[in-house]
Amino acid sequence: MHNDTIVALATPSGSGAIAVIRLSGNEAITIASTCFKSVSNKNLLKQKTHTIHLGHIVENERTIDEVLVSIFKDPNSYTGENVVEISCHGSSYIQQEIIQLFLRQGCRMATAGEFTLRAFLNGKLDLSQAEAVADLISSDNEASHQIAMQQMRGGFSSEIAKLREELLNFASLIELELDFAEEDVEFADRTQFKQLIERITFVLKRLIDSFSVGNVIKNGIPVAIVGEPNVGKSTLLNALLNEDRAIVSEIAGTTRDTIEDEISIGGIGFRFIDTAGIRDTKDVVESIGIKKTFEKIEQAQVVMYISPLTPKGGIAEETIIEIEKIKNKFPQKQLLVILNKIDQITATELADLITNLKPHVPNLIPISAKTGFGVEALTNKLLDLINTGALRNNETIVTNSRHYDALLKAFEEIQKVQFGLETGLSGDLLAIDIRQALYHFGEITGEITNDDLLGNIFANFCIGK
Ligand SMILES: Nc1nc2c(ncn2[C@@H]2O[C@H](COP(=O)(O)OP(=O)(O)OP(=O)(O)O)[C@@H](O)[C@H]2O)c(=O)[nH]1
Ligand SMILES: [Mg+2]
Repeated sequence: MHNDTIVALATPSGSGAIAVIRLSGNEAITIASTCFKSVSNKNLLKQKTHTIHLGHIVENERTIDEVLVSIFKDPNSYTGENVVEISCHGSSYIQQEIIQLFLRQGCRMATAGEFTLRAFLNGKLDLSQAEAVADLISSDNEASHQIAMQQMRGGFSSEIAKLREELLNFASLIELELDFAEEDVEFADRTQFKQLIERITFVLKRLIDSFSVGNVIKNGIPVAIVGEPNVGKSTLLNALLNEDRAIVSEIAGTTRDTIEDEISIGGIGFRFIDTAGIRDTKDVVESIGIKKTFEKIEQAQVVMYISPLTPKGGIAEETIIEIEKIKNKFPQKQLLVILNKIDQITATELADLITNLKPHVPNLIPISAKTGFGVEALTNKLLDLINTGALRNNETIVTNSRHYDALLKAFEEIQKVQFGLETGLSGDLLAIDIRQALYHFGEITGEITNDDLLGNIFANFCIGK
């Protein structure tokens, strides 16, 4: 049942200049009007939708705050119900007093995501759009924001919904044929049907492929910082993040566990992973850390190998061998070789070094993590590496693993349908596979739901959204 009136703070808890308290439900305007005294003696119940009113929240003779009340009437609101938004002064005390007052007046405290859940149940948003609302709220860089925005506008679900409808049409026709089985008629044009299946296959493939890009954009591109102990990996992590995140010391083997943090560079989220320096060691804990380093390289998309300088200011033969080893072991990773601590050598020495190394290490990046020299060139290089072509084209990208899962299952079923069509499978069996595919399409947009699924999705929202 969702016909009770719910209330929650829509802005973050704590104090601020202004806070917004939200009510939604049949009685929202009625309840608000019992606690609100307009400065111009207006009756809230008689006001039009989408209007704002200045007045006071009062309980008996006591004035709690001067506020602005916005009214949205069913069905023209976020939830599709009557909605009232009260902008009050942002002290925690005032927020709590007003919310308590509404609870006494018959509202119920909203659960996490309940406003958006109601919007979904009232047909204001489909499920993938509702999920995009949560992504939008948590998006903290340009790329993830852009994807969430596009999904919220329905880019991807409208495509799925359209294909689902066409498929549904064919399913009905084929099922109709079954009713006339004796007459051996064909209502569903098999050629057109084959074409539709091909189109669906194409779209599904594209969406499924986009997931790897989408996931990376949502969670940040993983970049592992690796190298021997003491070369300055942790110093570089700190320089990239612009904060003292990792402990730095002149003792080799300082970092034993991996340290990760995310930052947005040029609108793209990067997750930098500082690792334990690679060396042969008898120390048990350090060995575990080094094992973890290799696991992190596996997971990373970009590997930054920090090359040590020899005491003479050159690069040792072993280092070049080590670089080759990493290249061969992880051929599919983007490898950046970084020459750190160049503040310890002269410009001429550096120039010589780069010339000598060119044949072995074509794109060597000289930096000083300590002074910050070259760090910007390094981040520019990172941006160059990342192919954001998919994003720039404004193509639909799937970021949600629930959608990904449903798309994979739908794809599997569609392949069965395709196979059935090619091998002349009987209509009744074909219909079963089509229904299965339809089911998975419906899972994405929310035509097919169950309480567990909804509970799971909306539990991840904040209260008040
Ligand atoms: N001169 C100079 N010293 C640096 C630079 N980067 C790091 N260092 C110093 O090198 C030492 C080791 O730095 P760390 O960042 O702890 O090195 P690490 O690679 O994380 O070492 P482990 O965690 O032990 O593997 C510290 O004393 C740093 O101050 C640099 O660019 N120039
Ligand atoms: Mg370290």
